[in-house]
Amino acid sequence: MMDAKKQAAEKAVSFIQEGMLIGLGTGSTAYWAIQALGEKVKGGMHITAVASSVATEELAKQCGITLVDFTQHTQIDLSIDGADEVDAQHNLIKGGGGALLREKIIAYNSKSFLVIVSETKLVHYLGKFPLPVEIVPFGAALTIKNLQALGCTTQLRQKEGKDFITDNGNLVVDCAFETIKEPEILDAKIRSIPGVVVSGLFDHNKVSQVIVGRENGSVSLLIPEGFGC
Ligand code: A5P
Repeated sequence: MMDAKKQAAEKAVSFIQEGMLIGLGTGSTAYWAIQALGEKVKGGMHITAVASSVATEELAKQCGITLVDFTQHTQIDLSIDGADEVDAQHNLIKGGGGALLREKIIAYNSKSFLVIVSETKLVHYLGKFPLPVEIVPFGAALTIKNLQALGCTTQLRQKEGKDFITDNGNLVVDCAFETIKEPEILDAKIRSIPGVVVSGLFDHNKVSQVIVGRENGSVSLLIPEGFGC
């Protein structure tokens, strides 16, 4: 059985060209992209990269990838990242790994944003995967109550018996909406709550390509209309 995530990741890395500034995602699918990019670097390719999390930063360094200070750059050529769900319009839920804020900054500032997933991540409507929302700790209980008023049940994310803290020093609330039919509208409502930093809803307009790895070893590049190809 082929590793679907690895197949998708390697396909995405094949689009990277000499001299590019690359945005590196976080998670088990992005892991394979970072490994494959490391191989290209070892083979003589010159690129620089921006990491979307401390974990990715460490992995990239181990793979010999040169990281830049993102405060100094205004444009990324291409970024590659996984997703927790991808709907038929290519809207995404991200943030299962808690790196949603930096991932969103990177994706929104990339000329090209390649999403790499196994076929199990494709859904008709988003929402089965609880939507991660990053919030500041100040007033957290009130912010969570305001999120619940949007029609979800919430879970303050925990790790090893403690509140999960993001790389930015914030909390993550996992919001179960079940079905999200209008992601842009929901994202706007969530962002209007004081205390919310960012939601894990990523707009399809920012997605250049969804690369899907399948267990039979095939890889599809999806067009926005649906999942038929
Ligand atoms: C990290 O915060 C996430 O957005 C990941 O990109 C997403 O959870 C997908 O992760 P996997 O590739 O591990 O499934």
